[in-house]
Amino acid sequence: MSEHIERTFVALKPDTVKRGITGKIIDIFEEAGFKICGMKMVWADSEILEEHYAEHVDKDFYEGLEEFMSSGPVVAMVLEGVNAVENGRKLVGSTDPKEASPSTIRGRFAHMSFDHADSSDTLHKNVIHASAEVDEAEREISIWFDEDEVHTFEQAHESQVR
Ligand code: 3AN
Repeated sequence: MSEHIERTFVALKPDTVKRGITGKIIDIFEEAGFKICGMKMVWADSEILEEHYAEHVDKDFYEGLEEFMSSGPVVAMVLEGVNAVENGRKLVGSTDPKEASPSTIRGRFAHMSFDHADSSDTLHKNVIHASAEVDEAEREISIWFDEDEVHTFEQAHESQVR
């Protein structure tokens, strides 16, 4: 396998599941040619969230982040493709939907802002998570998926997109 083929971890957050827009977002990744190697619905508890967000656990916003991320199930996915981590983040857009380009998933499906979340009772709902670095992707995949839940197979159109 080429060194450029990577796997990334993506989670469609509880706001996305509750709004019923998971299919629209999965479509965007499939249209771009990403391969879904793993996918499941998980209602995350504090144990998995503290592991996933280890770098944020001590921050002021963590309590709200955990409350939001455990407010309903997420759709957890492992996506494979050429530089899947970098390309995945490009499709997802900036962390703060207000700053995200309207052509990205966060810009298209949300308009929340950190300032608004921080100055009101609203949680910072930003639709989707995607790993930021290759080593982070490996760590996150191992947190959310068992090895036998991630599959290796060939897509019909693979020779045209890779
Ligand atoms: P990303 O998910 O784009 O990698 P991170 O890792 O900086 O972004 O942040 C993780 C999550 O924490 C984000 N999804 C965001 O909703 C939340 N978050 C980050 N900073 C703040 C903040 N200042 N106020 C509220 N929530 C925040």
